Amino acid sequence: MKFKSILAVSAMLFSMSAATTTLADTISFGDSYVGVNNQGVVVDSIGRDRYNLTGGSISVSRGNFSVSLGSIEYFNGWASDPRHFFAPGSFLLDTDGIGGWDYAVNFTRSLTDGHVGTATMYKLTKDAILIPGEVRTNETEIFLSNPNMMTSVGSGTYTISNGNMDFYSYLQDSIYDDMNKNGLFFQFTQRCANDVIREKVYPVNDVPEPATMALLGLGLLGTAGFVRRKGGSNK
Ligand SMILES: [Ca+2]
Ligand SMILES: [Ca+2]
Repeated sequence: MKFKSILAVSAMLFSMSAATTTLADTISFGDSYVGVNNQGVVVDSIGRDRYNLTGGSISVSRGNFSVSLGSIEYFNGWASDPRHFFAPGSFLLDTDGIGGWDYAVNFTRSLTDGHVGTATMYKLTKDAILIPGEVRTNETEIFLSNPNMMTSVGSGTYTISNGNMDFYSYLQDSIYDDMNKNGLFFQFTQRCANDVIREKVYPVNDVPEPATMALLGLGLLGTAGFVRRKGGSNK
């Protein structure tokens, strides 16, 4: 009877755990920060609302990595003028859960038709050069000043349309496994770094969920019972 009820509780707890968000879900995020001007003052624009990233979404599953970022004027301006001085930017990923950027996707200026380009994901070695943003120099930007210091782990296509930049890439299993184990902290930085988006998804190292704690509790109760029984037999 008692065993049956424990089984029932365990089944219920497992079904609760199944509702946990995984990286395969598309996770949307916003960004309320509107960027700064070249004196570091927070404004809606430099003249216009040109550098304000407004949010996006990310989805990661085995073999697939995709991210979408929104900024009507920034991305549209880039698409209409491939020489757009501050475009494009870089996507930085921290996948080992111990801080520091581990991978970078560099969006080059070479848009073939103004809307589609190829970007490469690099593994950053300790020698990789991370350069500051051109306006906000306290923010990290990166571009391939020395590609020999970075190892390509894949490349993908990005598309710019209607104020969005969508990037899709094949993802190596080892990188996916790291993300799944450690969570993913990421950042998109414009060349100017006037506006920066940072998000953390799938924080597996967070405080254990109630269901996990309850399972742990059941395990401890079982251990306590075993120890008591063992103690009794020694008397
Ligand atoms: Ca913003
Ligand atoms: Ca790291």
